[in-house]
This record gives sequence, structure tokens and C-alpha cells, in this order.
Amino acid sequence: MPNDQPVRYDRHGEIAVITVANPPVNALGLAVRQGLWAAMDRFDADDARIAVIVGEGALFLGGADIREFGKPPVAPHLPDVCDRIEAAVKPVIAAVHGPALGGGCEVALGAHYRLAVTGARFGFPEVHLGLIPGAGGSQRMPRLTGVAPALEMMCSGAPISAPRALEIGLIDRVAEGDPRKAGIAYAGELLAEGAGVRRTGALPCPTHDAAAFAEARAAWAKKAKGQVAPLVAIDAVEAATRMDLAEGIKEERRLFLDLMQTPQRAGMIHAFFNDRKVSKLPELQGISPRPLDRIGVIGGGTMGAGIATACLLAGLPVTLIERDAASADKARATITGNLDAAVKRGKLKDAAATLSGLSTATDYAALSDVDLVIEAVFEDMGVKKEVFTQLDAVLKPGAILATNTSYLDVTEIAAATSRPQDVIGLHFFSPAHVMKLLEVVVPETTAKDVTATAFALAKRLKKTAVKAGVCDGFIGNRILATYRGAADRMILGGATPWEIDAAIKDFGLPMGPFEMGDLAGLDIGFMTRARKAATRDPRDIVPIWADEMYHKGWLGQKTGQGYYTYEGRKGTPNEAVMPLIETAREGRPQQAFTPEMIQRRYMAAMVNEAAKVVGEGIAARPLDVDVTLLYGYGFPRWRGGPMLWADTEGLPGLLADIQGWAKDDPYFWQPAPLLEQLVAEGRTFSDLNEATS
Ligand code: T1G
Repeated sequence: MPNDQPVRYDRHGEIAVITVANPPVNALGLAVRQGLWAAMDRFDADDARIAVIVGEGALFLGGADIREFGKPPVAPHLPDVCDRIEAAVKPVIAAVHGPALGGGCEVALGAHYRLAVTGARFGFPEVHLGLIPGAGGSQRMPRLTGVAPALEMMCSGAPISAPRALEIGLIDRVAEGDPRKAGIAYAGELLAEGAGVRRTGALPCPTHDAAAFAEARAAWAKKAKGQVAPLVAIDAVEAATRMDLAEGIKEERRLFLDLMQTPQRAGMIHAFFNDRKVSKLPELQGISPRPLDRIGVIGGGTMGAGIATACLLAGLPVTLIERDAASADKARATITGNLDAAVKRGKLKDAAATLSGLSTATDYAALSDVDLVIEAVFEDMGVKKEVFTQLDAVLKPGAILATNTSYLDVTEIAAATSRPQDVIGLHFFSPAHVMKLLEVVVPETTAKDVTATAFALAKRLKKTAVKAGVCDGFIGNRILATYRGAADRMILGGATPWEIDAAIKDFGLPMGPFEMGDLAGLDIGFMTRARKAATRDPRDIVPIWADEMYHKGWLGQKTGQGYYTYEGRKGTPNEAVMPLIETAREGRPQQAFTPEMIQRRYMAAMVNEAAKVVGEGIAARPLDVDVTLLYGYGFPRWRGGPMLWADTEGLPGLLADIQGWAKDDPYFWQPAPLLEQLVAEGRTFSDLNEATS
């Protein structure tokens, strides 16, 4: 086959080698499926005695081509290609390196023998796309491994290593080195043994254990709350216990195609591609980041220690500055605790080795050779300017000065230095070594390669970076303030905190706004309101009951009483809050709120503010808001994000609701100009993503 084909066929003596070469991930798009089918026809027809299928590049096969989803499927379909491989009249080996995911794993299961080289991993990530394996995986895998490992892999979507695959019987051999060479060697052995075809599909149905399926359904309904695909995966595996392969594959296909039509599939694929688009900013194309070999952190409190931990976990040496030795020691202890917890979570092997990358100091001179410093001191503009003045004096030319502020004006901080072009905001979310979101806050004065370096740091830290403009709260906290405000207005209008929390959890967020307040501490909300009091619009409302709660010392979980009373972490509605709420409601019209009404208002407020954030250029595209809410605020991934939710609901209806509510509260429900524009033009937020990508 000519070299530019996505599937090549060549011979190594009696062995046919079938190579899939479809960069970047050897996705099983139409041309690859056609190529595999043709290669199997050729293999059956020629005098090769055995075939080896390998992937070219960094991996075996990355699965079905996700870009084809939502379009009419074109034959040969992947399940038919896997059947075609299995039906070969001579033995076929899959020689796997790197990921064999989804359809990639299914092609390997269609082969008669499976070899993996060290470092290979096998997985069924379809549930992360709102789907299930759709090319025989749910039928063939349990025939090899039994039901339990198949349920775990298909419901969790988590990959397994080559040794684990060998242990459960998914593969036959683990080898070292080049997959083509290892595959050819294995083929030689099999020929010498006179091994013939060995069709997985011909194996007996796996044993049906009703208790195991009931247990899996209960467990995954909880672990994957709100998600449909994991439970459907269980149905598909259960079909394998009572149907022959052909029937089972038909049933799997039926379940798969049903899921293909669901909003959850659309939401999770939207999220999948956004994860990759969010760091692709036109203005950064071709801009190289600056060196990132040594990091400085100023302040060893919760955030500073968390940021230092994140850098150490990424293998970046850190110099942490505190005001005195005792504080530096305390920071070291916090970081040590973070690393020990990472070991307990199985995220780290050797805490001591990782900790050896940390040095602490009390003198800024220790930062003279760092490439990037992240300031994480008290949220006060004066204190921050003092820190940046000192940094400006000691850092080498070209070093980057970053602030972790969560709302202060980064442009103003930059202007306090002689090098505003080297100043940027890196807003981490607590705990900084766990939360994936990083808001990269970019003043107009910041150099492009500084922004590029911030995104490079995020990648090093395995975080998802989103570019934000400078405003109070940037993207996430600004939108949060608004949908929290919608919740407060519903309290004043007759809803209880507990009704709102329940409705928002039913929508799919892990917590409602009042549970979240209790967790974070109600003093934070009080201080934010106090900070904004001087500039508050007189038409705005103040949740005076919340101020009362603060003055009573009801701060939430940390004091055992807030909107809930706590025995340990379990919360019970705190009815003592109601008299405070009733006082605040005096003179206001009251109504009953259904969960749907609560969800609609809460989400409309979120989307309306998000449209303002995009319209003002604080977020570059609607997708940046979706990614922010997914990674920083617990928005359910299976909904894709608030902007996709709005498109799915329909922008005209949302705008009409907002305009209706604006009649009673014109200040809060001021429609976003961008929302009005899109409705007038008949466009959606997704259209805007396309236009700006
Ligand atoms: N289809 C189409 N494009 C894909 C793709 C896929 N399966 N996987 C990755 N890409 C694109 C990605 O968008 C990016 O594009 C580029 O490739 C590099 O990706 C029937 C139905 C394989 C571990 O879910 O996990 O099989 O941004 O940056 O870090 O049962 O990609 O450059 O334009 O992620 O080296 C199941 C998803 C599909 C695997 C490689 N498979 N992909 O990671 O590269 S459903 C998956 C990954 C299925 C069957 C079912 C990773 C990777 P761009 P990347 P990477």
C-alpha cells in the first residue's frame, strides 16, 4: 500500500504487518476502517500465515473518530470491522503500545491474540463522552475477563496498565520495546506452535451474577450521579451473559445508538473538545514561552503552600518566601502534609523526594534566579504592591511576576512595578494542588510570551488554564456572585435555602449555594459584601439575614451552624435561620418555587452574567466560560457547560424569561447585550465559539 495511506500492509516473511498511521491519535475514522477491511481481505487472500496489527506513532489506536459523532454513520462500521478481523481465517495479533482506547481496545479484542509492550494502557473512556463501547467491547471483554473487570473499566472509563490487562486475561503477553518487533516475534512463536485462530466471540457467555449487577448499578448510580452512560454500560455487559455474540453486539449497538442521541453525549463531547480548544488562543499562536525551571512563591498560607505543592508535584523546584523562619517552617509542614496526602491518594510515590525540591527563605534575595514568582499573600492591594515592589528589585530581567489574587485589579498591581509587561494574574482555586482550574488574568500591558508561559505552566501542572480579562472576580467568581444573587432573591421571594440547594443538586451541581456557603465559611460572603458596600448600586439587594447570621457567629461548617447545623459533616436544615429570613422578606411579594423554577432562574442568571463576561471580552469565547464552570465550580460535565445548556434550552426563551423578570427587578435582570444580539441574529453561543476559534 502506498505510504500515504492510513493503513499500510507489508510482509515480514510469512507474517503480514498491518500498520495504522492516522496521526495524531490513529483515530478509527472512515478511511482507517476501510483500510483495515481491505487489509483483512488481502490477508485472507495472500499466503501470509499470520498477521500483526500495530499503530504508528505514540500509540496503538485512540478509538473511534469523535468528530464523526452526531453525523450519519458510514460503513464499514467499527463493530463490523472488529467482526471482520475476528472472522479472519488465519491468526491475527494486536501488538499494542501506548493507549488502546475505546474502539482501539475493541480492535484488539477482535484480534485472536493480544500483546502489549510496557507502557501500553487499555481503556473504555466512552462513558466520559456519554457513550458506551459500541464495537463489541462490552461483549468480548467479559468473555475473556469475566464480568467484574469489564464493569469496572466500562463504568469508570479509567484505563488499566499492561500488567493489569495481563492479570485479568484481557491480553496474552507483555513484552518490551518496539511493538512491531515484539508482535513479529510473538507471531513467530505462534506459528512455531501451530497456533490457529482463536475467536473471543466463540467463547461461552460470562457467568451472570445477579448480585454483582445489582451492586454495580447501586454503586454507579451514586458515583456517576445524573449520568446515564455508566448504567447503560452495565446493561450491555449483562447482555453478554445471556446472548451469543451476534445478538449481544446487536443489543450493544442498540444501546449505543440510543446514547448517541442524548444531550449528555452532546455535552460531554462539547467538553472533550473544549478541553483542547481553551488553550488554543489565536493571539498566542507561534509565541514561545519563557523558561520555566525554577519557581518562587511568596506566602506560605493555604494558597501559597498549595501552589508550591502543585509545582513540586510537577517536578518544579520551588523557593518559598515567608516573613520569618517560624512561618516558613509552618509552610513546609503544610506542604509536607499535602504531599503525604497525595501519597495516600495514590497520586505520589515518594513524598520526601518531591519535598527535596522545596527551599524556604525569609529574604527576597533568594529569588534572584527564579523564572517565575507567584505571590499569594493577604488580599489587600497595599500589601500586594509592597510585595511587587520588592520583587521588582530582586528578580532577574525576564522573570515573570504573577499574583494569585482572586479579585484585585492586576493592571494596578502591574503598574506598581518597572516591568508591567512581565506581570500577570494566576488565579488558583483552593486546594491549589488539587483543583484543575487556573484563571490566567491578563492585563492589557502583559507581554504575549508571558501569557504563553502561564499556559505552559498550567500544562506542566496538569491544570486547565482559561484566559481572563481584568475585572472584579474575573470569569468564575464574577458569574458566581450573580447566580448567588439570584438565589438570595429567591429567598426574599419565598423559597427556602434548603429548597434551593435541593433543586440545584437535582440539576447536577455537587452542592447548592447555601451548602457551598457553609463549606467555604459565611464570613467570606460577609467580607465580600463589606468590600463592595461602598460601590454597591442602590437598586441591589443585601441579604441582611446573612449579615445577621455572621453577627451571630453562624459561619457554617467551621462553627457547626450556618444554613445547616452540623454533626460532623452531615448537615441538617437550621430552622433558626427562618425568622431572620422572614424579617428580610417583610413587604415583599411571596410565591412558591418549584425545583424547575429555581433551576431556571439560577441558570438564567448564570448565563446572563456569562454573556456579559463574554461580551465585555473578559472571557474570549463562550467555551471559556463553560470550561471555567466545569473545572472550578462543579458544573456537571455531562451538561457540557452553562453556555451549551443555554443553547440547548434556546436563547430566545431564556431572554424572554429574563425580560419578564426584569419588569420587577430591572437592575438584577438587565439582559446581556450579547444575549440580545445573538437572539436578534438567530445565533447561538456555539456559533460564537466557531466564529472566534
Ligand atoms: N477522535 C477524534 N479526534 C481525537 C480523538 C478521537 N478519538 N482523540 C484525540 N483527538 C484529537 C484531539 O481533539 C486533538 O485535536 C488531537 O487529537 C490530540 O489529542 C466505538 C464509540 C488518545 C490519550 O475517548 O484520550 O471509540 O486539538 O491533545 O494528549 O466503542 O487524545 O490537535 O485539533 O488529547 O497525546 C474513545 C480520546 C472514542 C480517546 C492522546 N476514545 N482521546 O492524548 O493528544 S469513542 C477516546 C484521548 C469510541 C467505540 C467508541 C487522547 C489520547 P487538536 P490530545 P494526547
